[in-house]
Amino acid sequence: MRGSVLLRAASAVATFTGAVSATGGFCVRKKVIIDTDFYNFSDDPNAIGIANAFMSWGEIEVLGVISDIRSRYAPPAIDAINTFYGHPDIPLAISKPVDNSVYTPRNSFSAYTPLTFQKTQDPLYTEYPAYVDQLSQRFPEDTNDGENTTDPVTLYRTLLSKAPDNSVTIAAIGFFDALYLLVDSKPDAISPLTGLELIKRKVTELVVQAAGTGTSFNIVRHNPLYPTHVLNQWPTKLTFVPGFIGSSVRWGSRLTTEVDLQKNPVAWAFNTTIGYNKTHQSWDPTAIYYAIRGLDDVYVYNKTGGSVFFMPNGTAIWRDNVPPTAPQNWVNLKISNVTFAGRLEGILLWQPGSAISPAQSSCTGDNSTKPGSGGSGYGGNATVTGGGRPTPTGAISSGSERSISIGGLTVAVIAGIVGMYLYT
Ligand SMILES: [Ca+2]
Ligand SMILES: [Ca+2]
Repeated sequence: MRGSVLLRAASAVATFTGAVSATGGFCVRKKVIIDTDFYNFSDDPNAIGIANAFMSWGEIEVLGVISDIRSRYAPPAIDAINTFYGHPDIPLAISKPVDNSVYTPRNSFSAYTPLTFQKTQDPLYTEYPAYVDQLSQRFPEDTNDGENTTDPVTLYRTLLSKAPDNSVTIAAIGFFDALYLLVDSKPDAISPLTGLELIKRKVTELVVQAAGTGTSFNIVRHNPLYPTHVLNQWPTKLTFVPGFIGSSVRWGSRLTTEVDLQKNPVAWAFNTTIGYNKTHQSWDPTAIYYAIRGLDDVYVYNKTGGSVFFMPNGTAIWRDNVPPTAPQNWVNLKISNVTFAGRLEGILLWQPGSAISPAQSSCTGDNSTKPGSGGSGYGGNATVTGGGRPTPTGAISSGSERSISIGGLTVAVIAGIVGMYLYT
């Protein structure tokens, strides 16, 4: 009885929402642009690896990756991860001129200088050895040099102008150099719209790995002028995934001990920067998870109203009595940090070409994956044949029910069953 209701409702709703995954995500290939400070810490490789896995499962489409650290080695390293997962052609961009930096030497950190790009990321991170150059030397990719990528504003404007209205999510897991330039960009041959107009028309949500109150690394460590300029006028939904979440979500020992470090670039980067059988906090992965799946069964929104304001020094103030032009909020964990850590690490334990576990996603795979590239990525050469897109296998099982909200309707998601029914 419940089953027939479920199937009828699923059939009706699926016509406009697509299938529902076991864990609450939709198999509608949500369009995501990643803006990263991919450089000398494994947080960004982990997040980009997670996004690639979700793309392989068919839950999202990564439209492009913007690198806001000017190391010439960053885009090839990102390409190496994308290629491993069978997505060698995801467009990449980095601001020019690029430099030869590979990591942050100890004692090189100098005081923040407004409007001057600072290579140094953070003195707290100087214990992590260089990996960004080695990643592209050890794993297949064909970008070779950041010089060979496009300009970030050009890529942003191109991707947004091509996308359907209200279809793009931007995951800001780094600094705001490119978004700063995008916001102020003028009409050009790509689009008759200004940057802000393009954002308003195309971007449904900006997800920021930072807090909606106080100070955060991504806001204050580089140049606060950029994020304050962007975030104080952001015209669409704006959601923060605060650092205290990532600080409590530690994992990594399974990634380095259970995965072949010579074949998997994400595991290799974690092992190189954090170490074998070690765990570490995970800020960017917690943010990219929200960017991909929304609240899912993981998060709740903290605020019932108000808006954020960033001071010139980058300090965020939440103004409860000032309504935003579009919804603004920050999230908190609804499930235990240990459970969430296991889920995030589990996503990276999945290897391209292997079956999609129904416990992780009941989407049916990435149709855009180049023939042969999905499985061969794990083999260390994404250009050879073999593999193909992953095929979901395993028995369908019923499980816990979770609720999500679609257009004001409350929908229950039965883990393991692609379907839904409506609560009254
Ligand atoms: Ca490539
Ligand atoms: Ca980052």
